[in-house]
Amino acid sequence: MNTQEYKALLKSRLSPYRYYHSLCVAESAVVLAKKYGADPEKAYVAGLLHDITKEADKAEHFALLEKADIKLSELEKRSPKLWHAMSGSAYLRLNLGITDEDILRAVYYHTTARAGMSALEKVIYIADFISADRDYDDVEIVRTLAKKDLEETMLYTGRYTINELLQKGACIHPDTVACYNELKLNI
Ligand code: DGI
Ligand code: FE
Ligand code: FE
Repeated sequence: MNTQEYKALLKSRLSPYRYYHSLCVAESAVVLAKKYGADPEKAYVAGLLHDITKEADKAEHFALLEKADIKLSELEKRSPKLWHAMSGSAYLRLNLGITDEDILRAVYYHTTARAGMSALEKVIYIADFISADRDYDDVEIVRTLAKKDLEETMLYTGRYTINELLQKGACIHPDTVACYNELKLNI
């Protein structure tokens, strides 16, 4: 499939707002990839497709996860916001024939992050935070940081996410905590 076909597919699966978000993340991902030594073409594809199952229903998420042999932990079963990252990666592998493990992991971990992320994985995680459509309190701080230092940006966004989740009383995925701790120990 080429880029135009990916876009047509996304348009059929996503609301106009979410489709626009996907285009914005793809563009931000290319900029970050060039700056931080990831492959810009992979960044564009992963950015474009990262939320491909964001508007799927529960049955579709679970069918994809089962088909891809992805077993959910108790915490993951009870955190619907996390499903689209895992099922999205499964969709890319099963339905689009994408075999590049770095792209597949970049989508899989774009919501939780994890310890030991590749440059591409970090690029997609941060692109999702700073894309042109984003508008939250700290977005300008994160955009400025992202122009300077990828690790510092990961630490800031990791802390921001954990704070938000704590305030909402949500569970924190162990990969999110592991990512934060790794950054904290290495910076
Ligand atoms: O899909 P997007 O809206 O573009 O962004 P995303 O994939 O980063 O999803 C953000 C949502 O995921 C937000 O509501 C917070 C939630 N989230 C992120 N990390 C965790 C999490 N939820 C839980 N329960 N645990 C996490 O570690
Ligand atoms: Fe997402
Ligand atoms: Fe997103």
